[in-house]
Amino acid sequence: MSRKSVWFVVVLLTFQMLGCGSDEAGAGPECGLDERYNPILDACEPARTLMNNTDDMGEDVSDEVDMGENPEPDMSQSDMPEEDSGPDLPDGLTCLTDLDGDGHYAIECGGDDCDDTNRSRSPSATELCDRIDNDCNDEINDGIDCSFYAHSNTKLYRIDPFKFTTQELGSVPGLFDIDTHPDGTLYGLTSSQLYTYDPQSSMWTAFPNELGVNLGTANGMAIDEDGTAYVTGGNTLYTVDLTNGSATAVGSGNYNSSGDTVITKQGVLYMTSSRTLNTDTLVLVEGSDGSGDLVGATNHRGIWGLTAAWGDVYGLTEDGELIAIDSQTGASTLIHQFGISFYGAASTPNR
Ligand SMILES: [Ca+2]
Ligand SMILES: [Ca+2]
Ligand SMILES: [Ca+2]
Ligand SMILES: [Ca+2]
Repeated sequence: MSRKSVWFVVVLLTFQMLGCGSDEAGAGPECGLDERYNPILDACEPARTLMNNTDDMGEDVSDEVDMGENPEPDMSQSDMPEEDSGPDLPDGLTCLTDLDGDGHYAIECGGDDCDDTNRSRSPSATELCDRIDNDCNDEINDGIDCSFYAHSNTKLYRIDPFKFTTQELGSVPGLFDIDTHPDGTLYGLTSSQLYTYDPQSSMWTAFPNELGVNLGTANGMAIDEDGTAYVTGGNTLYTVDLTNGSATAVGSGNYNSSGDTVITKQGVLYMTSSRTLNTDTLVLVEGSDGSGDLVGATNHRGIWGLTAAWGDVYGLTEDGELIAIDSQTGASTLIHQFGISFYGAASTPNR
């Protein structure tokens, strides 16, 4: 072949190669809009086969695939954000949870708040007379006296309405009822005489004079915040002056004193009445004239002791029961059976 012929062949091959490259897609059959020509198969195939991870030439095309507006994130290890480990925790704590905001972390986190739903319970809280362990030391009402005076026909006791303990203190001189002055002095009454109690000697001391009015069948006594004693007997209300031990009849009401009267922390005078039902009813008494308004049935009988203690009203029955009384409705709930036939009870000094 001459040099001219050789040059011609080279030019021709070059032209065909360039031409074939640009015309390759068109070298096969006519393909539809959603198809493309596969030169290996020499046939049209659906364009979506690009979704496979290989292209026409068997190469990986994963990065070429258009995944739309929400492509799957590449979670390869090198692209993972570093995990936020949070603030450093003090020794012994696994979390910093203080739901009740009392400054103590929950015990579930390794903290010292035994109740993270109650601000009145934490190691910083003061132990109070109630049914819970306020200071989180696993003891209820530890270190404080949560008892009130009560008596039978012969003996004086201190009764704890939370732990249900009793302490026998000594005898009583035939008293029909007792109550505590706001200054802490315990007074007792018979139908003719006023007494005070000395806790040091466990002795009762009678006032030098008699009451001046025979209280007859009186059976209830309550002392208000000013130091005036209210006494209920039958359908009559009396007062007793604690400075001189003299009694005065105030008036009568539509009731029959069942066994006690009480003055609440709010200064309201109540009594239990046995006038109409087999069980006692709670009656609100007007201290100025002795009239009474029915509050509601207690569904307990023989409530001969009433006490206002730590904000609640309790009843003690001749059958030895301790009951909690709702002063709004009169409804009462049995809390404990002490097995003592109670005659009377005294409120705590701060009611
Ligand atoms: Ca807390
Ligand atoms: Ca708490
Ligand atoms: Ca405690
Ligand atoms: Ca407590």
